[in-house]
Amino acid sequence: MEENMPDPEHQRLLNANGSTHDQSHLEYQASARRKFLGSTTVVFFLILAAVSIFGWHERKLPSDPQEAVDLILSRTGVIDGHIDLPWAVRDLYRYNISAFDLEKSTPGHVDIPRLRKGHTAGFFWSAFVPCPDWPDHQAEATKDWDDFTGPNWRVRDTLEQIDDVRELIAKYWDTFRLATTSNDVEASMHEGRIASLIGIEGGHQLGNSLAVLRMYYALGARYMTLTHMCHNAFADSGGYLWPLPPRHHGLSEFGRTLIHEMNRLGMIVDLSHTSDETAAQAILESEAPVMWSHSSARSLWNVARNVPDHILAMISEEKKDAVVMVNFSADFIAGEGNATVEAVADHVEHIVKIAGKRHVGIGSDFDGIEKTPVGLEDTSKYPNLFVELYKRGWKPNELEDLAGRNFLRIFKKVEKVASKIQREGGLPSLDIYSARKDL
Ligand SMILES: *[C@@H]1O[C@H](CO)[C@@H](O)[C@H](O)[C@H]1NC(C)=O
Ligand SMILES: *[C@@H]1O[C@H](CO)[C@@H](O)[C@H](O)[C@H]1NC(C)=O
Ligand SMILES: CC(=O)N[C@H]1CO[C@H](CO)[C@@H](O)[C@@H]1O
Repeated sequence: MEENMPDPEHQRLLNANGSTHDQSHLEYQASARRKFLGSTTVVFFLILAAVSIFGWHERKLPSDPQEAVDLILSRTGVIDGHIDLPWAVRDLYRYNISAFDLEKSTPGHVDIPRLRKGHTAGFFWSAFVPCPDWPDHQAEATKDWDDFTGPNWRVRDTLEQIDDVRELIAKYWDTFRLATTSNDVEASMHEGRIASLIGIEGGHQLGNSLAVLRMYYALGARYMTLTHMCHNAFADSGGYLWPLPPRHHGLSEFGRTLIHEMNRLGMIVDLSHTSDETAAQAILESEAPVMWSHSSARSLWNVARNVPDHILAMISEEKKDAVVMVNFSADFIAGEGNATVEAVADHVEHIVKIAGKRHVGIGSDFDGIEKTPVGLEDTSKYPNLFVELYKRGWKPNELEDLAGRNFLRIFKKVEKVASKIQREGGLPSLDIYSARKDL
């Protein structure tokens, strides 16, 4: 519109300016116009979104399931809740990251070509240190491991694990990107790099110090499993295959404080490896959503570390949002010879039956397991699980939720809870473990 041409609408507004008489009427008109324009825009985008979603999901998918899944996963890749590459590097190479080449191949389940082939969008690198006397899990229940007054190698060893992760991300920076926020994860996916998150695999790695938790957070860790295979000062473990005699009957008081501190920081509470009592109490205690970084369904394979139905039934978006990321260990999926990609799909579908499709994810435990299911031998094979579920009638958007969106949803909620607590003035817990003698 030209400058000197009076716009009647503009003129009316100018005239009305200063006059209280029809001001409110004019404002009403203007706001009605904005609303109309606003809703037209909304409707337009809704139609556009519907066309693009249905167009892509329903029409353009290739008829071959493998090709369809490749297309779906090329949009939203897999975010794996638990990969033990750092422990493999310690075990096989004494942390000499010059002694192997992730661009080529590794003896384990994880290297860059296989991650890429499997459409990996991101994963948690597990910073793991075993429990004392590992693997004599049973003995640990009876001992008190918490009264550390001497050197605590578990904290040193955890720092070495985190260092290894960060050095590998730096060395292969064009493939990996350290992700400490959900925005980082999305940005990495956008750039085509693999989002690299860090998880701590047990409260025993804290040396019973909340300050150590905060420092792990500062170094990039974004979940901590409350226990590994031993009880600790905070919580009871589920043991290995069979439950251990309980020590706290779930969480200790210090464990409840730990959960509040994790909520305040934005560190996700991970319940893999915990006892049922610990898991049930932690779900109620945590203000933020929780996760199982690598656990399957107990009613399909009865081992202590798989999640039982009564706990799956505690999860919902209204009550406590959560995601159970299914473990691929052959030992935890089915009996000898029966662990297949179909059996893993059964675990996924059982969790879905109780908790719903928005509460499942993938947490392979690659490089931390000896036996893998047939069809899921390494990180290049994730698509096989999606092909199986696609054949069982899963919709593309449901497969995307399973691949990574469910995890991202709970991660974002955990971040929101942390910023709310901090905005409201939540301060770090200064509690000291009661049996500590040097302070
Ligand atoms: C690490 O591995 C490389 C390649 O095998 C070797 O040349 C180097 O000496 C090793 N470094 C250490 C500190 O062991
Ligand atoms: C494997 O599955 C078959 C058929 O369901 C069953 O009979 C067999 O006991 C299973 N093997 C083990 C070791 O669980
Ligand atoms: C929590 C869980 O079940 N994880 C396990 C998956 O399987 C292997 C054993 O083969 C364990 O090492 C993991 O800790």
